Amino acid sequence: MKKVLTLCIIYKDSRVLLGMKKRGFGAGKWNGFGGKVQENETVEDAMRREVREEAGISLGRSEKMGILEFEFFGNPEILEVHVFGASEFEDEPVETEEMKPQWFLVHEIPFDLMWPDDRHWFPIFLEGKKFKGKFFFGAHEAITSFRLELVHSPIY
Ligand code: 6OG
Repeated sequence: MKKVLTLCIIYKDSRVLLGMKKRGFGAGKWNGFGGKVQENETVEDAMRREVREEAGISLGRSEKMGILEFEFFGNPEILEVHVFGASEFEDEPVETEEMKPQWFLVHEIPFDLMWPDDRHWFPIFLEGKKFKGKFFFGAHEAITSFRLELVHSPIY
């Protein structure tokens, strides 16, 4: 059983835009913007919709950077998260019911307050490289094992 989700990392100059998740899955963590892909939309459409809903901004060009799978011990549902990067957008990010946005310098990304997989793939993302990986989580949202590799061909 797979659930497809999106995650968009917006960057500008040497900063990335993260949101403090205020409710739901991952509440209390900084993360990119995203959510579940609905039945009647493409993954890219879902990513744009979620960014609009959660940060109040409309994206220009975006690029698919990676696909990550997450499996939680005891949960048969695997999350397939499509990671996008975008640096063109209109309007200023605003706080919404779901997220409180904040810009972080790339060397001040708060990994201790993020999902633990992020410290592994963010550096690859920031180098502009593409990746795919799978992370297994045990109790207390800790990683028990993972694999992560660079991808050189298109990742769809
Ligand atoms: P909603 O359920 O709120 O969307 N997401 C993860 N992001 C990172 N960095 N690491 C994880 O490791 C994640 N698991 C899920 C995908 C949830 C949002 O959280 C992301 C979505 O953007 C386990 O609709």
